[in-house]
Amino acid sequence: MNSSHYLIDSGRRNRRFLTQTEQQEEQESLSHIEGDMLQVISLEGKINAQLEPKLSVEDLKKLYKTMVLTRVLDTKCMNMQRQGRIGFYVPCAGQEAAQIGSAFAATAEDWIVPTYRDQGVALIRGLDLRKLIAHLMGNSSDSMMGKQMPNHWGFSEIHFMSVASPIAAQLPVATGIAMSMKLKKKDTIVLAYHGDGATSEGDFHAAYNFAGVYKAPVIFICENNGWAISVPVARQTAAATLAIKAEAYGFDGVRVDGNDILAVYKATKLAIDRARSGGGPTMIECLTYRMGPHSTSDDPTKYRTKEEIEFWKKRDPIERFKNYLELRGVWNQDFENKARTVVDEEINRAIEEEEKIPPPETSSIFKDVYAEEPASLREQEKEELSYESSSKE
Ligand SMILES: Cc1ncc(C[n+]2csc(CCOP(=O)(O)OP(=O)(O)O)c2C)c(N)n1
Ligand SMILES: [Mg+2]
Repeated sequence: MNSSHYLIDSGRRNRRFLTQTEQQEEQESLSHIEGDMLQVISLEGKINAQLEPKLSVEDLKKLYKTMVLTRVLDTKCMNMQRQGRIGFYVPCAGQEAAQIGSAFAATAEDWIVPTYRDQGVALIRGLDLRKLIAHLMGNSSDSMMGKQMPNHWGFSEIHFMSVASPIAAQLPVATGIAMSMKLKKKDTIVLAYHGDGATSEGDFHAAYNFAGVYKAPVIFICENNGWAISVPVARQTAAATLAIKAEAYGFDGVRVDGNDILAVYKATKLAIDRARSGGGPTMIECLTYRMGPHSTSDDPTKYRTKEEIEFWKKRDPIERFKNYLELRGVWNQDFENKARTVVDEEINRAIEEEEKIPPPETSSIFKDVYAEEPASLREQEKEELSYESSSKE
């Protein structure tokens, strides 16, 4: 299989999400759905009016601005790493629609269990930019106090769990949170993010199995970006799609054009409504693409072709949404210029402010590790403090 074209692989059409009326309407507009993906905006820019979510102009603008903010921030962070101003970075360019469209369907009370690549999710939930940058710098404003790997953030103020590095390790946790919400009869749900590579991990299967058996209110957002570092999806699985894996656990898996923000939003909203009303989990496979390297320590030219990059450049999620907004009379060049100016200023100001913040005190390495500090650690802390004061003399 040519990995750059997996987007249009044949598979089963996922229509079970639609109401009966929508199913009938959809039958009349099949030409708008490419392959077996849910699509609202076709590659040619045609709109599927039956599936189009009814969002306000204000919401549409917010989605677009957040996509731009995420992309511009991403480029700046890559540059800052190359300039030695931050140590390491995991970029998300290309995946903005999958991240922002899905997270926008959740409420502030719902919980997000993210991966290291989900900056867009945090930003659409209103994260203060400075918190994100502080973390990348590992300064004393970082909620992790420089103790975590970069991109392994956590922001309780936006209900955004801290990131686990072992692939798929977050998924049983996500199912567990959702099970507890159900037991406590809460009205909240969990959005759990993972990549294509994660579907080969044991934790993926354990999490999906428990979610299915206990009808946990969890929605798995699989960002199928075609690659797990240098391993293409074709080498990850012999299954026709990743979405069909959900069926083995007794719940629906839906394939969505992950570069079509409105399709991602629509699918996630339906899944959330279902989970909230006791209908259990759903997996949403978002077909998208990682436009940049896996991380600042990776060189994708070693394993990807120029043709593949070009193929996906033409499917840039920001361009796709911009074309839609223009058709709807929401976008024009003036709006674009203003949005970019605001975004640039916001990011530059946040970086400038965070670069003034000093690194954490050495003694902070002893904090927030145990609920009750064990004697051995107290001993080490005392030793470190006396070393610090003697070296100052
Ligand atoms: C259990 C485990 N194995 C290997 C790794 C090394 N590793 C880090 S990221 C990654 C790729 C994951 O790919 P995918 O799930 O598709 O997510 P993506 O990076 O594409 O967003 C791997 C193999 C790891 N972190 N954990
Ligand atoms: Mg991947």
